[in-house]
Amino acid sequence: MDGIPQDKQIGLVNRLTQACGGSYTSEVRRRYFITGPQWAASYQGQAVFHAPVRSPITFETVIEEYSKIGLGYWCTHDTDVIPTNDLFTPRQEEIVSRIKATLAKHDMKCSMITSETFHHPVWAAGPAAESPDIREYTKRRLTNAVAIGHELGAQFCVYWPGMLGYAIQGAIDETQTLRWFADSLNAACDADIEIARKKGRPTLKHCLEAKPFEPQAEILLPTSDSMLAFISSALVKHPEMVGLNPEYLHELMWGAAPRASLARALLSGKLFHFDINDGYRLKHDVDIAIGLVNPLDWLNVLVLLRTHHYNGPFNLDYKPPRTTSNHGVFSVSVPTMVDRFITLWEMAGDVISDPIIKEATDSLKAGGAGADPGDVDSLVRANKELLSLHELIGHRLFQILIGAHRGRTYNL
Ligand code: 3MF
Ligand code: MG
Ligand code: MG
Repeated sequence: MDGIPQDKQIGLVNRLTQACGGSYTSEVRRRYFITGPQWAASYQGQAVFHAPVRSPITFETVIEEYSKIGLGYWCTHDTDVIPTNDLFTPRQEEIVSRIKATLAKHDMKCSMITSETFHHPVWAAGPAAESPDIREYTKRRLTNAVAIGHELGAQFCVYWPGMLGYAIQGAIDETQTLRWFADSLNAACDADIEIARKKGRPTLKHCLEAKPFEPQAEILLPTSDSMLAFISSALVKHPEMVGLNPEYLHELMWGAAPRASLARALLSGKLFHFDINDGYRLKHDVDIAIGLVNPLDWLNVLVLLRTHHYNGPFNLDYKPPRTTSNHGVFSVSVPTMVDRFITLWEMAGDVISDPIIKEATDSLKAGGAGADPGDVDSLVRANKELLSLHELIGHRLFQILIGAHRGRTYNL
């Protein structure tokens, strides 16, 4: 093949994306509670070892492009859209009203707002630093984000305390730092109650998001489970307002089974919000789009969430790879990821209604007949053949994943 001229490359990418088929219409995509973050699409590909590869884009472009693709919801960090020095000034109000107008123009809603507490130099020692003035600033930032959330009609507010910890051991007192972090969260909830009352709106759902490492070296609330314990400790003043925003990859990063983490959150009634993406176990936070690494696991995650009627947002917290261009973000990255999510969601429905899986799981739950619970050998004998159904269920899930349950065959 000859080299592809630069002016033919976008055409080629578009043609091959189309040739893949299987894309849903924007009307179908809008039926799902999928939320698109400002920071995901505007991420320029920069990191510790990397210079940016994409040019900056504004919220106007992100909102317009998300809407064309068929996303109904957008979310943002405060400083993704309002420069840090413009916060708390008339410039903030002006930007917020421009966001409102842009959302309305493109028939999109703001689902969630989050305060950036990890990037700016003010967070060098984290949001619960020793300096009372910095902690005062943290409270102002969080309550300001809550106010912006209400102004934009959001239902959720997320907190990712990725700088809550230390690099130098012994330099901070962990218990004190956690108390200070709770103080800021409590201030945000108090402010929320007040603003909600004035505006006649429900209070926001405040969602804590754990990540086991990166960017802080040691993190004080590294897992969703540690956050559940924190929420039910006496430190949190309004525990009923606070829940979780687990992220699929953040659970994998510490070697957990995301499905088990989600199950624990569901059982606690705290699965408020869910960041969806993919990646590798025990590695850094690569934020690859859903289904490109662990499609079988993702299918099972969605079976769990469908079975337990999770109805919160699915937030596309991914990072388009550095090989994807600005054009590719909206023509390949976002639509294909949304479509894989929808396909996996629908396949989860196939799993739930599959007669083979149903009969196999019902049989396992019925157990082997004729055992004597007082006789260990009879228990083993009674269930021995039945337990092969575990592996059969695994095979059936694989068949559903590749479409074999609908007759797809190879060299039969
Ligand atoms: C970092 C994250 C964050 C959070 C975001 C929302 C940049 O690994 O996942 O995304 O999701 O700060 O609070
Ligand atoms: Mg996240
Ligand atoms: Mg992540």
